[in-house]
Amino acid sequence: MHPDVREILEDAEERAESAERAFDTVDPRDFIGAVEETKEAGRVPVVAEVKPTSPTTEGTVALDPAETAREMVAGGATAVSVLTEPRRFGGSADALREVREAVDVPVLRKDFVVDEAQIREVRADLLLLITAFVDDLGGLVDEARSAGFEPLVETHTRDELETALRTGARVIGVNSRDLRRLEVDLGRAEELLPTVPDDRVGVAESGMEKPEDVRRMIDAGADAVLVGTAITRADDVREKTRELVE
Ligand code: IGP
Repeated sequence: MHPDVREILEDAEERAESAERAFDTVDPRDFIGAVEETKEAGRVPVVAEVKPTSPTTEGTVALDPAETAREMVAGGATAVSVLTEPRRFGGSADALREVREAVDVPVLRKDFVVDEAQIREVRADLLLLITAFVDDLGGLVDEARSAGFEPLVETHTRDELETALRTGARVIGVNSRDLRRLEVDLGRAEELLPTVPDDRVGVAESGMEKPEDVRRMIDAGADAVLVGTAITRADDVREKTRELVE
């Protein structure tokens, strides 16, 4: 495993131990409905990600999370994803809270959740769960639901996809980045997306830069795409989002 990833997971375990279970209850925003509406309007459902940095990008973007999210939504994003992992992705629970107040679309919490204790740290509408990194995926899916989240279960291999489907998760992510080695191959999502059943929402994640990349994922059967770096780092966040949505 990539040393950065090992460190991120060790950190996550520690954070789980000291997690505060503060929780502001709010009405959940319906992601699946929002995806359907965007598709019916003939546009691409884009989940735009506020991603200040990552182990594979250079430097950290100084950004105002709320302002960035507003630009994403102005450009037509169907949902916003916010990193809350602090050490390697420059995220925070506060950034997520600010974003959720600033926009009215569904918000995804992007983190390395390895333990139930992390789930109630901060309210969002969707919660990422990474199949490769959790022992009791079914347990976390149930726990996420009972805390009012729609779980987005991320996969990268055929086996992981089968595991994810067995939990009954309705939103399935197919990540083109191998999180163990941090390499991107859009061919991976292209291969797995057609095997996501029609009654689930398939989300292609990572590595898309241009409208052609997005088109490739939609053609492979993605219902939505999740784009971080290309949007966060664009000179004009609104314009870049619009380019991928249309
Ligand atoms: C976004 P990109 O290549 O557009 O910046 O990727 C998103 O898919 C990526 O940030 C991501 C991620 C994750 C981050 C996918 N799965 C799990 C942290 C944890």
